[in-house]
Amino acid sequence: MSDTIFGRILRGEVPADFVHQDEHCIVIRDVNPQAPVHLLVIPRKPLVSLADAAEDDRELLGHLLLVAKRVAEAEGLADGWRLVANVGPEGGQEVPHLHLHVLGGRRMTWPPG
Ligand code: DGP
Repeated sequence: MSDTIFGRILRGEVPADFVHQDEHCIVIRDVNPQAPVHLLVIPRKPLVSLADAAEDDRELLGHLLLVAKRVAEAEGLADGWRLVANVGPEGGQEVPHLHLHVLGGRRMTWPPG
């Protein structure tokens, strides 16, 4: 498993505020929230980013999207929410373990920074 902060959270070495766990992924609250609801959907498989995903990951990626939808619903984001996957340095990715941001609870703007 990757030796990133998310790898350490997945191994139980670092605490986090969990909102969902299953055999393929976890969902935690972001430590530095950018919206009233800011969740991170993190696969147990240590892919670096979406750029690291392959055909074999099709089912896992679909699962992550459906979990994102489920936790957004559970958080009461009925009026909408945003899904973000930062990829690589130019994409603003800081933690090199694939994760999806679920953001909501305020009106999002476009374009993002
Ligand atoms: P990104 O820039 O896409 O790699 O986003 C990484 C996110 O991870 C960022 O929004 C802050 C969050 N984060 C970093 N360290 C921790 C941590 O120790 N715990 C939690 N819950 N979130 C973290």
